[in-house]
Amino acid sequence: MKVKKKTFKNGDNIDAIGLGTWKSDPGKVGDAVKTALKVGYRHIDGAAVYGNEKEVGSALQESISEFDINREDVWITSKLWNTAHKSEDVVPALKQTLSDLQLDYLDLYLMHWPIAFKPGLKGFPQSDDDYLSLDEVPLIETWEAMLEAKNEGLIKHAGVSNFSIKKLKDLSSKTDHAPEMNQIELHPYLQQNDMLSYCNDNNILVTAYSPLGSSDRPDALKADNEPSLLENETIHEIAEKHDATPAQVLIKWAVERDTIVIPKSTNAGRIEENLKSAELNLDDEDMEKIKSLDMHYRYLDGKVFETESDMYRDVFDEQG
Ligand code: NDP
Ligand code: 1BO
Repeated sequence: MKVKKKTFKNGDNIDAIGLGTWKSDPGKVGDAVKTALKVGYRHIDGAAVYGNEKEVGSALQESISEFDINREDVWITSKLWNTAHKSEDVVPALKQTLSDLQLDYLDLYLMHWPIAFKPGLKGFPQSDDDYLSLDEVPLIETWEAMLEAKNEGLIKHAGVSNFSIKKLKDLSSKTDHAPEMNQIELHPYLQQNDMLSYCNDNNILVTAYSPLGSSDRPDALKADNEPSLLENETIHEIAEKHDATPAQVLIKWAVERDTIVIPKSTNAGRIEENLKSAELNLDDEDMEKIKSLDMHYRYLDGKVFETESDMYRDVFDEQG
């Protein structure tokens, strides 16, 4: 399967379709990673907070030997969790991820959110006390520690996630090494046109998360009656026209817009189906129809970090 690639400033290539691993349960995520690598994925997206990096690491090592894959040919992304934003906590958190994944370097390390929790916090904040403010631990402090990890050869590329244009501009103004990637929620209901033009103009690659609508999120993170992307009528019509599936249309749409996309699945058939979207050709009429679906709807909203004063509300408000 020929999967489109996107290129970093230094010439490194990343496959535009990767496997997401958030909510991929222990006992299932390893098989998902092995299936993905067997059918041709060469890009896995993970994070420390997903709680499954050990199993991902074992599956990766097994696949490398069983399927005769070189480590250098697989792109591995992980993310720094919000509890490790202080300068002295960044490299130890990264080293834990490397040890869990049984790797000596990551291809890409992202600051997961522009939000800092108190070091050691388990789970999600229950009160304002569980946070550190950005005055206490500025984003540039975390970013510089990530760059130091890059200098040490622990990561090949550094980027961010869930950053607004405002936050990207602010961080970039304070460093000679701006983020190389912003990973954000992006799908036909949240098309992020301004972000795409800003990133395009500033040499920042964009990864689209929750491209299928993230329907397996825990109920606590869901709104009542949220719209379903996979059941959208227009997406179904386009899928039928091409003898494809709705998921394939959603994934190909993201790739056509020059973003990288990381659908999650632990189902072997769907993992392969999602990669096979690479064979689908969407035409201008399809792209126009999907364009009209934008409703600025965010599945993963501020609820996830809500406490009394909602002190990080701007993270969501600024992103529109
Ligand atoms: P997705 O939009 O990828 O949706 C996942 C859901 O879609 C699961 O229920 C999955 O079920 C189902 N699914 C997968 N393929 C198909 C298919 N072909 N047909 C029908 N249903 C399908 O949700 P995520 O929120 O998981 O986003 C993808 C990835 O992005 C994450 O796993 C994570 O790696 C990353 N992410 C990053 C965030 C960040 O803050 N940086 C936030 C959110 C996500 P099943 O597994 O049973 O197939
Ligand atoms: C808070 C959820 C993070 C998923 O990447």
